Amino acid sequence: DQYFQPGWVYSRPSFYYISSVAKSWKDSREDCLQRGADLAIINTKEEQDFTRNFKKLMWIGLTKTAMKGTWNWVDGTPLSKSYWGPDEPNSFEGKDENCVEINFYDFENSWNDIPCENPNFWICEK
Ligand code: GN1
Ligand code: CA
Repeated sequence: DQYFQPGWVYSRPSFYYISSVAKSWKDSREDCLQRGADLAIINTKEEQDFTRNFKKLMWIGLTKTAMKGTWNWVDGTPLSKSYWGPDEPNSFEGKDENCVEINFYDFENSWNDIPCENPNFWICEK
């Protein structure tokens, strides 16, 4: 039954998996792909609010393209509606902050850009 998949939470129309360990953005995405999913793409306010339930810092499927420096989802679509925290995205102190986490602690559930190599929990969606 699609409503009972171990480790996955269902919130119409998607399933979500929250990691219990922390990895780089790239390794996190690889984990999602191996689960037949991808890092989560946040399409709606409802979906954004839903992620609050997990009370974690976690990678989502949003990165900055090397070529143009624009934000793109893992399915190739450009970012339209966003939920950046105050002063984000900022490439803080000149660092390359090209990957996006949902930051539960500082500004509840808003997005922050951080270095892609940083270990983080992650949220997969399928
Ligand atoms: C964090 O940890 P700190 O203050 O050096 C964050 C940045 C944010 C900044 C906002 C690795 O930097 O991405 O823009 O807070 N860096 C990390 O003040 O979490
Ligand atoms: Ca930042």
